[in-house]
Amino acid sequence: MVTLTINGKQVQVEKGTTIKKAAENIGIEIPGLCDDNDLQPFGACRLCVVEDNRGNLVASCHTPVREGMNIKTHSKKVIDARRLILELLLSSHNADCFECDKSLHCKLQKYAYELNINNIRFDGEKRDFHVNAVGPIIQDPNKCILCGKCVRMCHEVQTIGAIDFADRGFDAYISAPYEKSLLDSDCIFCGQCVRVCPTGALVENPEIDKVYEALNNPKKHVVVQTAPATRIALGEEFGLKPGDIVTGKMVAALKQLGFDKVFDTQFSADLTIMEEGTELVKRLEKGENLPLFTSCCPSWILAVEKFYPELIPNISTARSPQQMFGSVAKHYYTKKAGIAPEDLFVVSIMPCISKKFERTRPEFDDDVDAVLTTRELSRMIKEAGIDFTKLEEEKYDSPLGESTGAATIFAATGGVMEAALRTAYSLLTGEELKGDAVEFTAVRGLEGIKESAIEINGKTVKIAVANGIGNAKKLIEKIKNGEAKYEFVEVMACPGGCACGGGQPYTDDPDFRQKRIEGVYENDKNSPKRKSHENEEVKKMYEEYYEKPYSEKAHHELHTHYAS
Ligand code: HC0
Ligand code: SF4
Repeated sequence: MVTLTINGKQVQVEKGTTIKKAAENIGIEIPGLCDDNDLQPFGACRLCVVEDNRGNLVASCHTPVREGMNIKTHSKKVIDARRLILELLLSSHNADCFECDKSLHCKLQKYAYELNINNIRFDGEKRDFHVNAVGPIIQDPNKCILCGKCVRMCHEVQTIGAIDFADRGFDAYISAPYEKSLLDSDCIFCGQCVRVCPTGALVENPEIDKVYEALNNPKKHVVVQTAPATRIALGEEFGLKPGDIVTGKMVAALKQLGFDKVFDTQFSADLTIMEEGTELVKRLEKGENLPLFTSCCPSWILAVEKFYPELIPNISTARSPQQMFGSVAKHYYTKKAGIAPEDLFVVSIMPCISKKFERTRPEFDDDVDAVLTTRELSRMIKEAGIDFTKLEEEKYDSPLGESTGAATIFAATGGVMEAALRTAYSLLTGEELKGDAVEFTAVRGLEGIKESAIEINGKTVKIAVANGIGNAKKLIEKIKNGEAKYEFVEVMACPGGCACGGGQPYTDDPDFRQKRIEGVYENDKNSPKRKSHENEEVKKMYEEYYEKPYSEKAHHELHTHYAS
């Protein structure tokens, strides 16, 4: 342990702790624009400077504590330096805060307020870069402060390396190679760069106006589906904690916003399990194209197409729940409700930016018309003046609104695997898992790679779960080197899974992943049904329309193929 003094108070911390973390341990927040718990210290912005024994200013985010240090975190010298740094940043910043998507969530704005910046002494040259608004992510280099968080997230955590610093000095900017659009780069649209960007330099491409247009068109029958992860995070936009479950209030808000029907992606998540579970059983029987990889994360699919095309035959052909919903709405629902398919408008609420890309893939015939992130939904609710926390809970509409706890856990890393195992067990043994036996705890939690084996019918099925593309790449290398062999593998591109996706509310809570995931499992535990094959509306749809899982019709409308 190391003993030091911070603002006159003696503190003991482990060797190697940074000064910033040591200060946080005693409840002192030091500002910083370039640091993040997921990333290695970088020391780019210098806003975190503190004064040491000798009166020197040191960057606290990457300076480790030393025995006997005497640190002042908010001396006059420190405050003056922080104000100067911030004023210099602001002097060249395109501060069109009224039109900025990150307004009220922007760290630059927050610190300008907290550091009492009421006069910017320097009239700097403004940057004048092209704003790239093609595709699901908008890049506005004019708002970039070159903190490098997006670059490091893309390189260090996701190990994709789609973007990097370009040029030097005042002309420096962040870009895909050769100034290509992200659509033409290695980007997989996981949106983790957007999640960590402290300003409005990276944001999702909004689709709110398109949704309003449909809602105001009397000819359109507008239905909405809500992804599993939205219900444990939307509340954060209204002062609730990460992981607080707001399903009924979200449904009530969507009804007030004027959607004709409020349906649930969890309905189609249960359907996905029926299809993918059956596919797993068939592949296990034949011993073909194993391991089977899950297919619901569009960023994972892009990563396979770009970096591991040889694995395409191993990817489940089941469409993602978002796209299964779109197809079911267009084919089954329109017939049942007597609506012309061209009059139907399908909106998804997703925790994910990549789902905006997925809906535009040619394989999916424009089944989904617009994708809003959880954040975009919160803005519509705020715009409509709805007092979210006071809403009376309401229920999803029928017939695409029922779901089970198995669908709920899709939102957490390991959840798709666990949901599939609950049904595969029943398919393979003809027996049911009872009570808490449905819980496969080995695949739960935030560890990057989770491995386990389960016995079904005397056979051992080896499984693995990776969250974060960096971890997925490690797992694939192990498989390719012959170091590991599995039958079934789940990959989600975002660390923590969709609960922590790039479209979820911005948060400074260091434990947001854990808290949201706890909400997911609590929701499952409280569900009266916890296995996808118990979903009555899904069963009825098979009886009325698809016949059985993996039928020809199901193949046509619920599965797909990816080209290499
Ligand atoms: Fe997910 Fe999904 S679980 S990818 O994370 O499978 O976005 O929440 O909607 O489609 O259901 C995201 C979340 C979904 C899909 C589902 C899957
Ligand atoms: Fe989207 Fe979920 Fe994949 Fe993240 S893990 S990219 S939120 S589908």
